[in-house]
Amino acid sequence: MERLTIDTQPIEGQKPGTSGLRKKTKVFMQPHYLENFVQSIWEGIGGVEGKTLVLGGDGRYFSDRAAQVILRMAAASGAAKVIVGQGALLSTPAASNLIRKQGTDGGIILSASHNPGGPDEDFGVKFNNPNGGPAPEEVTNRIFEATKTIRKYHILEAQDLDLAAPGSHDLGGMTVEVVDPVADYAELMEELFDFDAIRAMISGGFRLCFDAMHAVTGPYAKEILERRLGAAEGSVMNAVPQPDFAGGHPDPNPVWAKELMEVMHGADAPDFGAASDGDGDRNMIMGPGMYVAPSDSLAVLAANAEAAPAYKGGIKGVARSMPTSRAVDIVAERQGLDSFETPTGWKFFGNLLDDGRVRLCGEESAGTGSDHVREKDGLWAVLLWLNILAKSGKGVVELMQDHWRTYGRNFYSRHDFEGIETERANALMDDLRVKLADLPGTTVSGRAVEAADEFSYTDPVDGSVATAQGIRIYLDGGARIVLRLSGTGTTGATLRVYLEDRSEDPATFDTDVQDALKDVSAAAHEIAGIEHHTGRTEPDVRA
Ligand code: VG1
Ligand code: CO
Repeated sequence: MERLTIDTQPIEGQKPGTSGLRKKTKVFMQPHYLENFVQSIWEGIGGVEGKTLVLGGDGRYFSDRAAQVILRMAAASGAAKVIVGQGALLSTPAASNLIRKQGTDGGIILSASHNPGGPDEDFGVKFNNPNGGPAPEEVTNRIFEATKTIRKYHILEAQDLDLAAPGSHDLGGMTVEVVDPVADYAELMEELFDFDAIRAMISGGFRLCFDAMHAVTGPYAKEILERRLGAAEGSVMNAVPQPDFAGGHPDPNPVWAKELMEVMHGADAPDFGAASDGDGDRNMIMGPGMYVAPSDSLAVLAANAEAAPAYKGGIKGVARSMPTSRAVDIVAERQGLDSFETPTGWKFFGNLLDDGRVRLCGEESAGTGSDHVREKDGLWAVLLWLNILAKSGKGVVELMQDHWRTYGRNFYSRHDFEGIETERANALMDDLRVKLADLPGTTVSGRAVEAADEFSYTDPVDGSVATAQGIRIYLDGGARIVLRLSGTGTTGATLRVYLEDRSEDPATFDTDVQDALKDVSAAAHEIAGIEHHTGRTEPDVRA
């Protein structure tokens, strides 16, 4: 096998965003595009010589090709070993687990998460550190710098390896070990949760429905929920991963998880419904006729985590991304837990978890997780919910209502305005920045502005600083508006407007969320001039 050194030129725009580099698949398929980025990863992590890496992803279109290229490039640069999920499949949390469990030097995850897949849709590449978590900004900055100066990359000339079956291969002196993507992960889940209690609940007649959305969690959910926990066959739907997710958006929210919504709002709804995203790190939780907002889910999990064996001794602290509602802060305050507010993106939780300051974290975008891995974890959240339900004997609806009665309710919704011209979106944020200092003391749509700022975060563990992480506007009565631009999109800009209002009056708890947030939404439109800047009056998605 010959080791080739290929001449190349820097390609613009290879800057990793909230979660790795995401582009249209066709962009990734351009000559040298993937290779440039992968060589820059090697550069950014100080080379791969003698190192062991994990490789896998959500199985989207182009993953099989990309995996072969990455293996040949790792071999050409002297890596000792790459552990690959069978069929190049690994959910993001399972990849994180393998990286940690095998003590490897990190891993590469091929995914664009909840974005659609296919030749005309999205692809993505992300590097995770030896702790199993997404590379922090210090590393992604080095990778980006390398993409700007790259002149050569190294690749082995070799035949494709057979990744379809478990086993060991030699690739120019590097070992490629193909492993069952599910086994280690399922074992970890058995260690964390009381499977006996969940099994007993299910055999007692508790019914559930899990929508894998034709994405990577299908085989995981089949093994864990149906085989190990005894849920009826067919409880997991859309369970076979497909390269284009059957043409859908594998995004677990009320808009895209329509099939699950219909089941859970149907006459014969099961007791519990859930869905996960393309790469298995997000979760959506439902009870019969009820959608549980991710921010509420985080608060409920924090309040009840001790039901699971893994969290019996307490969870010490919790962290949430800044736009996530403050429902979990109230739980932390009442239970004497430390709480942290971090920028959007899982990479900012890594140090807090590594340092033992928090055990649970979450984001409003349907991400929840703990210190068992260093990624958010969809099936983990499902299992923690099931464990809590099994121990408490309550249903989802009852548990949620009890929670609100105890802690009050934080009404919450995110409004997304998609496909805005980048300059117009930037102009909206720039104008807002200029206005911030003058907002406190004014009244907008009947609500008094108490404070306003742009969020900067200083990591309490290593002192690193992240600036310009979104604008926060605090209104009277515990309401808040947050505005930021998405860092995961592949076309134009997406403006995210996060709305929150608080009530402690049980008579209001059943109010429709959008109705409850009407005046906060009106205030957001007025303050940010959304129509003026974007021409839009209505969002594309209300999550
Ligand atoms: C979005 C979410 C963020 C999440 C990120 C990656 O980022 O808002 O909370 O961590 O996606 O999730 P942004 O920058 O578009 O708002 V996933 O499931 O794509 O790995
Ligand atoms: Co995801």
